[in-house]
Formats: sequence, C-alpha cells, structure tokens
Amino acid sequence: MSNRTFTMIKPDAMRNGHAGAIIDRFIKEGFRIVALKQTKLSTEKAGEFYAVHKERPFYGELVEFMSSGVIIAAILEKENAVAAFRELIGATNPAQAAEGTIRKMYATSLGENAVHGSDSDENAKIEGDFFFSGLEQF
Ligand code: 3AN
Repeated sequence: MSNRTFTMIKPDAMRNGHAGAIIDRFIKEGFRIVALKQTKLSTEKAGEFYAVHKERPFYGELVEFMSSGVIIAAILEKENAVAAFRELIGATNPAQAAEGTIRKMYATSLGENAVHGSDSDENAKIEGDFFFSGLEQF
C-alpha cells in the first residue's frame, strides 16, 4: 500500500471555474500536495497517457476532451491514498456518484467528469512521473 496518488482536474472543471474549490477539498480531506501544476496536454500526450484505454470505444473522445483545454495535474499524499482519493471523487459516472463526492458536485457527464484519480499504486507512480520530474516532487 502506497501513500501517494495522482490526479488531474480536467478541462471541464477548469472551464467551469471549479479548480479552486476542488483543490481546497483535496486539502480539507487531508491530502498533502507533493507536486502541482497547470498544463495542457497535446492530443499526442493525452493519447499516450490514456494508452491503456486505446481499444475502448470512447478513446478518441477521451483524448480529444483531455487535450481541449488546460488541466491541473497533482500528486497527493495521504495514508492509503489511491483508495481514499477514489472514494472522495466518487463513481466514474456522476449520475452514480455518492452525495458529496467531487464528481457528484462538479462533473457534468460520464466523459466530462471533472477529475482523474489513479486506480492503483503502480499507476499512481507511472502517472505522477509522466508529469513531474523527481525534482518537482516533495
Ligand atoms: P475512472 O476515471 O473512474 O478510473 P475509467 O478508468 O474507466 O474511469 O475511464 C477513464 C476515463 O475515461 C474516465 N475518467 C472518463 O472520463 C472516460 N470514460 C470512461 N467511460 C466512458 C464512456 N463510456 N464514455 C465516455 N468516456 C468515458
């Protein structure tokens, strides 16, 4: 069990002005910020990040959406971070997300669901290293 996870505030939440409230929620829920930056994915980089979903029918739509605007990428730390963070963000589909979760509050649809959260310790490390060098992780 690792104590780090990786997240992105997606282009929909950025456009809708929810970034500040979402970061505030991370901190209030006890996640420490290890690394954080605003950036924008090219379609090539978004395709690389989501390569595990290449065969899924929504891959093209996902890559197009994730490269459609700026995002905030962050590495967060808390005990049992991956599971704790997925609980905080809620189900992939906001219609099925529990009351009070970030996706319930800020996501608009299954495709545009406000935040990403790593699904395993292994992917948290891979995804964090995709965006941040060792010198940017404290
Ligand atoms: P999660 O982000 O909750 O781990 P995954 O890994 O199943 O969900 O999907 C990765 C991302 O792909 C989701 N965050 C969502 O933006 C998008 N996605 C998943 N399923 C669909 C779908 N049926 N249609 C459009 N986009 C989808």
